[in-house]
Amino acid sequence: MHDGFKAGFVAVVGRPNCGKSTLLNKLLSQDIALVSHKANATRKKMNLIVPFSDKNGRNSQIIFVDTPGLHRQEKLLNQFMLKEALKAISNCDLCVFMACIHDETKYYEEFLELTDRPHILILSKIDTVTQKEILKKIKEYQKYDEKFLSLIPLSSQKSLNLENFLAEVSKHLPYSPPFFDTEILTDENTKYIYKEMIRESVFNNLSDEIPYESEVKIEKFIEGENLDKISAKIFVEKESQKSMVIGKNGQTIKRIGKQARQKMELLGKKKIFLQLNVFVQKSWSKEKENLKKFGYDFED
Ligand SMILES: Nc1nc2c(ncn2[C@@H]2O[C@H](COP(=O)(O)OP(=O)(O)OP(=O)(O)O)[C@@H](O)[C@H]2O)c(=O)[nH]1
Ligand SMILES: [Mg+2]
Repeated sequence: MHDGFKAGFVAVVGRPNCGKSTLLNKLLSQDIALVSHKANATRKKMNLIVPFSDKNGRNSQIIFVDTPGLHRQEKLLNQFMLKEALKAISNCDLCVFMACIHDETKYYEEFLELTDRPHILILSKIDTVTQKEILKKIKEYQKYDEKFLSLIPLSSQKSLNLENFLAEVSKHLPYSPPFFDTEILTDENTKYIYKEMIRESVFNNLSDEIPYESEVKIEKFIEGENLDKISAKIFVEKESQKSMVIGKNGQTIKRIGKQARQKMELLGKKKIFLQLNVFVQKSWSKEKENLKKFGYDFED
């Protein structure tokens, strides 16, 4: 017997940069997942927990699984990322495939070739197009209407259709008691979220290949009541990248630190002391053993 409560895991997948992490942050009303205007920002899957109450007062706990974008790249780190997304698909109760409103339908076809899991199809970033263009795109997807449970156009930035989306997800969840404490937003620890905030700042302050060839490790994390003290290392692959991260007179690393610190303070609701240092570790992203040291373990 159940008391009407629903809970389940919902994998959110789609091409890089279509807005998966942005949507989940928006639904949490909190910036936890890393967001970047550059593609391939998310590297590991992450549970983000959204409580939902439908119009009849029925409650659910939706555990969204943010995933790295589905893409084909030969690099080892990218292979790990793809594996993460595939794992999330095979372990979920329900899938959400996110297509950007600008995307061609062929990417959805590729998803259909990948899995036959029940899924909701969403069209993201509808704030960037006209109503007419939205309708045109919906029509293009209508030929697959036997494949998806429902098709929902939405915008995270303009908060369009988000409640409808949650109601639809909750409709398809199984009856189950909650998996997690109803207060928590994620089962990841603060240290991991802070690490991702530094990585986000690296992504958003540096160009070319540097964001893709860099990684962050928190070396010291001293939690206090009013102040957290953090010392972190940014790893890059080449000497030239190290000087770019530091920047002229240390300007770039200062900016990276400041932006990350501001996000941490917002989340932790306390002061943060953040110390950053840059190191070169050749081929950190090109060998399985090195990747494992940074938490990207193929065996997990
Ligand atoms: N205009 C507009 N931009 C959006 C919207 N949602 C996300 N974006 C932007 O799209 C970019 C990518 O967002 P992310 O949330 O990092 O995308 P992602 O799908 O998680 O990307 P990966 O982790 O690389 O797979 C960012 O610059 C966001 O600000 C939206 O609703 N409208
Ligand atoms: Mg992401």
